[in-house]
Amino acid sequence: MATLPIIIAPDPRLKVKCAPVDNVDEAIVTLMADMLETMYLAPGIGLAAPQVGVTKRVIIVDAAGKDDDPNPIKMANPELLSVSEELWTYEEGCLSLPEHYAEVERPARIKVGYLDENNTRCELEAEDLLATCIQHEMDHLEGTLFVDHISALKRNMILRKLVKTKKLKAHDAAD
Ligand code: GNR
Ligand code: NI
Repeated sequence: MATLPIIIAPDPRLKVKCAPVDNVDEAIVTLMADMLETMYLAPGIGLAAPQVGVTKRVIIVDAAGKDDDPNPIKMANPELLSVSEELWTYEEGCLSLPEHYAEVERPARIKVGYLDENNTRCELEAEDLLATCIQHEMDHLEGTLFVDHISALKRNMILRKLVKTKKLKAHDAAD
């Protein structure tokens, strides 16, 4: 297992529509395990392959609470099979937009189809935080970030700050 560097926005690699996985083979199983280790280290509750530079339709989530047992879920080619009319709002963050948060409204309940790490077709119903997290990860596979769901004013403010932080970091590294 290995941890992988996480790409920080703005970056064109976060804007790509990812390609479906033909088959969950050993390379994809390894990628899923490395992504899970990367997410737990960060720490985060989800991660999408493009955040670690792989433009394939692979996501992982674990939205278990602090006092609950871990609940890692690994998905290839996730697809929304149904979404509730009822919406749910949550203050989202993203490991690719560190230290920035904004409220995003999404369907409260979803049914998702996917291939698991055994290449078996599965279905999962999720609500609230888990549903939000899965939708946030699926957005990454389309090159969409949570800031694409908020006003242009707030989005540009966050992206400008991230550019500034990147410049400061590059400058520090050169010292
Ligand atoms: O760690 C994360 N927390 C989070 C909080 C609210 C809504 C979505 C998320 S996902 C995020 C990790 C991440 O960036 N996944 O792509
Ligand atoms: Ni994210």
